[in-house]
Amino acid sequence: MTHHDTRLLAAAQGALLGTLVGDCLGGPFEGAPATTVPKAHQRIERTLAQRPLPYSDDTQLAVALALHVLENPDVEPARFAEHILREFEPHRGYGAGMRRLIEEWRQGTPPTEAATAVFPEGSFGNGAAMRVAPLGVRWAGAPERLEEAVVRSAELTHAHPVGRDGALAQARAVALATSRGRFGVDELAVIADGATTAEVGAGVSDATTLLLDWSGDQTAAVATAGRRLGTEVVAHRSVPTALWAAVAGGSVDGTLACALALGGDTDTIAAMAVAVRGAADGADALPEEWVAACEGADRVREIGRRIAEAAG
Ligand code: R7I
Ligand code: MG
Repeated sequence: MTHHDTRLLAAAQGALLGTLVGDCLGGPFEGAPATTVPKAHQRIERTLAQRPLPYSDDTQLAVALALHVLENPDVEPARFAEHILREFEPHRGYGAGMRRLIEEWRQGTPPTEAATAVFPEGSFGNGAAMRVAPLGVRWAGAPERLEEAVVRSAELTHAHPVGRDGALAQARAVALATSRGRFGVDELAVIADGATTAEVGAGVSDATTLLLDWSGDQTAAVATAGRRLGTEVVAHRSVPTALWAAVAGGSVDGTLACALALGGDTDTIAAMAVAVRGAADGADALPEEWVAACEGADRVREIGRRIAEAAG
């Protein structure tokens, strides 16, 4: 394998297993109040003892998107809906809007029409962003194709400009982490510049400001970030937060601890943050004990390999 191929494989498996690990380890604390970073590390240890850790809709949808992208690299919304239905299991903790949308598809509403059947302008939940890592890797070397594919993937379920823009920001983060092998404030600046909505653009800019103004300890920084950037299930109040955690954490370990300490939508913020950190640092940076504790790790690792092969 060339150096390029090795790097791509590490980034692809890092991004996909990062999604899985963040989802599985963050899941037990969804809705929890904010806490300190040392307590978050203790939570991680306690959670690992409860293995095997089930994944949720975050991973299920990332797998559905990855399998779709392997067949349709530029994303075909109606076919992507079929992939989602094939993977769908109702007990995975899907968002309320997503559950109703899937019901619409099942009753025969064409997927392209159903997108605005639940929320009139489409959903601005973080669902299109949390699943987008496979696209970020697949099109890491082609920003324009990435943007087109992400928009098509998002409009199926998150047609609202903010839902779409959150997915774009997260996808660009994974793409930059993959192609540059790093993720820091320089990459955040690129993402803030590329935002197409004021909500997501302001969130990512605020995340950058918080990182540049950093003073005091990590726990204080986490508390401030949670308040300012948000920890809710809506895209503009969780994607910037996850990108902040991916930088503030400094490592896979630190990023997961920051994401859990933030509280709120911990599984999804952790899934997004660790996907970015995993793409930058590579799959080997994910503690093997964490990966082995997660349901479906072998399947996700293999799907990561196939995405890397397709991207190479
Ligand atoms: O975005 P989505 O897939 O949810 C993802 C989250 C993650 O945390 C998962 O772990 C899972 O727990 O859910 O699902 P949606 O239902 O599309 O959006 C999530 C929520 O955002 C909705 O249930 C609404 O509460 C809110 N929301 C909106 N509220 C009002 N108007 C999203 N869009 C709108 C809107 O247009
Ligand atoms: Mg969640």
